[in-house]
Amino acid sequence: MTAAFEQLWQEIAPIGRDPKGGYLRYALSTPELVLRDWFRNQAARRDMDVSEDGNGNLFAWWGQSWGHDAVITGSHFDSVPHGGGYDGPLGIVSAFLAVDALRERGVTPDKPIGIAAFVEEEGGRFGVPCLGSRLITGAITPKKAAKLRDADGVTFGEALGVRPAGALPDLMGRMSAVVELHIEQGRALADLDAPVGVASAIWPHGRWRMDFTGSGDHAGTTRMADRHDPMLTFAYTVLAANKEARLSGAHATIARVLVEPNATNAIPSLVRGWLDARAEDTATLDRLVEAVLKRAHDRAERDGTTVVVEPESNSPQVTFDTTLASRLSGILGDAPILPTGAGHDAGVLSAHVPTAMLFVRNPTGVSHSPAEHAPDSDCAAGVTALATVLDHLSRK
Ligand code: HGY
Ligand code: MN
Ligand code: MN
Ligand code: MN
Repeated sequence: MTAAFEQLWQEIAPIGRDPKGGYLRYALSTPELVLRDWFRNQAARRDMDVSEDGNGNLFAWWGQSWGHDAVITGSHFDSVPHGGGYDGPLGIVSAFLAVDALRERGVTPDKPIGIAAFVEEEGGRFGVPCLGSRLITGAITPKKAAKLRDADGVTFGEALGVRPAGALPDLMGRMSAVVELHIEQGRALADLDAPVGVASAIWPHGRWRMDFTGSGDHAGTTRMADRHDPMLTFAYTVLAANKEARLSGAHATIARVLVEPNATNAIPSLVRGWLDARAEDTATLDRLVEAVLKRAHDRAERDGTTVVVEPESNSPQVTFDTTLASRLSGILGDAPILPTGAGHDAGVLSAHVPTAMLFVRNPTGVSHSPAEHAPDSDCAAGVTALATVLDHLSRK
């Protein structure tokens, strides 16, 4: 299986790679469209029909397209800017190889198996993570999705080429189970010395847009006492978020920043940053966000600046079906069951259909970085585990 994985992986590894070795695969951008063509080609090679759901999600079918009791697997192609190559595509490549492995074993599933490529999972282009799966479940309306704009002002509807279809009720009603394979974004499996694990939960998390406004002015002639510098309030908020997260054992990041004017010799009038906050439970998350926003507002008062906060996306706590998780752990030789702080399409779908996730060991735990890597042997172990799980789930 390792050789089969290496060979297929090499087909996509160069697509969307940037000069520094990271990946720039924004949803519906040229590299991701090339990956979608690769997906259609893989399906054709396996006599699998391909369907699009009108929301930008692609599905390759073993058995009847959208037949009853469909078992959905797969993941996403899009990446964070200059991210790793495994986050997302590993779940799709592994799904095609798992189908091959089952066919080699002479398995004919009782239920249709659909391999999904969900659109805009990272929210890196249009700002809403898991956009494709949220459209499938109705968590976002097609009207709102169609209007989402990227940094160049292109809307999701324009990028898609059609108006998103939104939640097609029969799609959800047709699914009997979902299993998404994903590289682990952490070191738990490395520490447990296990190549594959089963997900127990996804931490609640969200994104808040924070606009810090002050008085733009000349950097050279404005006395310090006369300044209302939003960068100062912003910097203080970054430190406060870091401190509040450490105190509560949660995770807070402010990493995407827009400054206007963005000049060396001008005090900015606007600094926009996005808070990404996550915690093991909702109460801790709510306390963290409340504390950070209070510190930001208090500091703005002192600096004579203002802060406007806009919650942009909310991903509630996900607890995967525990019976299913322990059953899968059992058939995978007591694979560890572990939570994650990373969001996934499986998390969105789990509110509506029995859902599981398989994690593949990531020796360094690093993700959303060019350094993200999983050894071919562990990826092959992931394929074998996914084949076993699909075989199990697709039996009547
Ligand atoms: O950001 C996340 O949690 C995921 O990688 N999309
Ligand atoms: Mn990711
Ligand atoms: Mn992912
Ligand atoms: Mn001048």
